[in-house]
Amino acid sequence: MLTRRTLLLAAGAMTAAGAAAAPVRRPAAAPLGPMAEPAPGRTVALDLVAAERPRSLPCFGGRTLPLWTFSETDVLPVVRMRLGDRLRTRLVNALPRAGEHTSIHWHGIRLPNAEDGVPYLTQPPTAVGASHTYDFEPPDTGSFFFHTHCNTAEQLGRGLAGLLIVEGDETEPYDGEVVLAMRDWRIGEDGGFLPFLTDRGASGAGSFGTVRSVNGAPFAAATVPALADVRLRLYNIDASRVVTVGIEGAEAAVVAVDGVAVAPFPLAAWTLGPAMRVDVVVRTPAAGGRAVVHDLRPAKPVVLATLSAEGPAVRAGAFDPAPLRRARIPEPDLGAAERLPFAVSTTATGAAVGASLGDGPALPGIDDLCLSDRTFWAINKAAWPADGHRSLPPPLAVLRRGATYVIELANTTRHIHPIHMHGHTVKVLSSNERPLPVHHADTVLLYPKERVEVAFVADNPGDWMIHCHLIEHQETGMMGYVRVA
Ligand SMILES: [Cu+2]
Repeated sequence: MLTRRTLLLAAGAMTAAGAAAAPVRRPAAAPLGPMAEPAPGRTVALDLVAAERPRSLPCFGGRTLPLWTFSETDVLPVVRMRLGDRLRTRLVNALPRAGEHTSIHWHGIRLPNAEDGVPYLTQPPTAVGASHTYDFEPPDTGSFFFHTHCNTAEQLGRGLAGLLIVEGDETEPYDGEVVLAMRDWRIGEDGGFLPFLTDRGASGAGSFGTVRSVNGAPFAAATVPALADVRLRLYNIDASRVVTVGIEGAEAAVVAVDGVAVAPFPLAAWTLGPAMRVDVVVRTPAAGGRAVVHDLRPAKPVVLATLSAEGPAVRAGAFDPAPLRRARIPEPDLGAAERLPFAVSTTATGAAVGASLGDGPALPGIDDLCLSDRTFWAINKAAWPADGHRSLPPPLAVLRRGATYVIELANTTRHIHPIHMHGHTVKVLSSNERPLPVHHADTVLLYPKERVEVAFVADNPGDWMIHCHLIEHQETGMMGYVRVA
């Protein structure tokens, strides 16, 4: 019988990080391709209409659910552009419920603050019947995505998300590409949606879906060229579930984390918290063979995708995947870094937390849609929903533009937290619990009681959210912001 243990043994030694550190064959002196410089671009026009659209996905077992989506044609739209292109998006809010305002956050993109899509902090929320235009040039290649940033448990839970792929990072073209987007759906016995935010889930590990899906199906079945180097873009866009990706039946190497190139290293298993992505290159089997992508986290591994090889062999040599191009992310100056301790914790009652906060600017018109009335979590003992949500809390820290900061993320809780930072991509330096390969990330998984250090140059002015991407934790307090001035 296929078990988690046999798969892990087959995959080789696995650390708690899910990363094997041994390099693949390319010389360490040239681990990445030349830095990606943008070519003169074009403007990509994107029209997104957030609306209720009843749909039946293959994973729904014949049921039709009242999804909320951005697109008439695709439940999960995939936007592709090249580095150097501008993205001009017109969002129309046609959601069916009065007061259901929305916005779009472009997850992982180092964009200007005004385009970041956080209601009240960076833009007024887009009311039902209103529209909003986002206009920016992504500075980096990679596998990104977008989602709303208010009442996210429900809006994302009903479907509002899309993928954003910025191309131009391949030094040698791979032989194929497969995009795998994983998420759950919370469907009840009666065929309707279950509550998206529950006290039990929000105060614990999250409210999991009852139905898992990959690209809207129970699992993805892709046909790939035989003996070829095929790129997999793996996305965890679920609100709660943590997934550990492993591949059986093919050699595989990690080439990017959260869209940012890493020196390729063999994939044994890689853990993706909510909102995290990994790009993997696999050498596909000979024609007629099959490789299987699993989630190794459950006791019994779950099939995420099958890759069936067919056609003439593409490559003959040993597996030696081409590296991606280095990103244009400024290198932190660790010698001059200022340290910021950020502890994530459970908290006392909301009232006690509100009383602990200072005065923020009054925000006329702010409402309760973005936040639960429950407060279970905090960052540095401050929970986000301050005094009835009518004012912003003060920033967790004010950062000097251009200076390097090392954030010491400390998890004092018994739960896992994927901590997401807006506007910057951080370099993950170390964990007190597990070896980590050198890599960049916009979302960093914190295991229970773990401490992780990340560094970045605060080069992007504005107010930037830092929050747990386990959405129910975010909406019950584990959210704050830093100001780069
Ligand atoms: Cu969390």
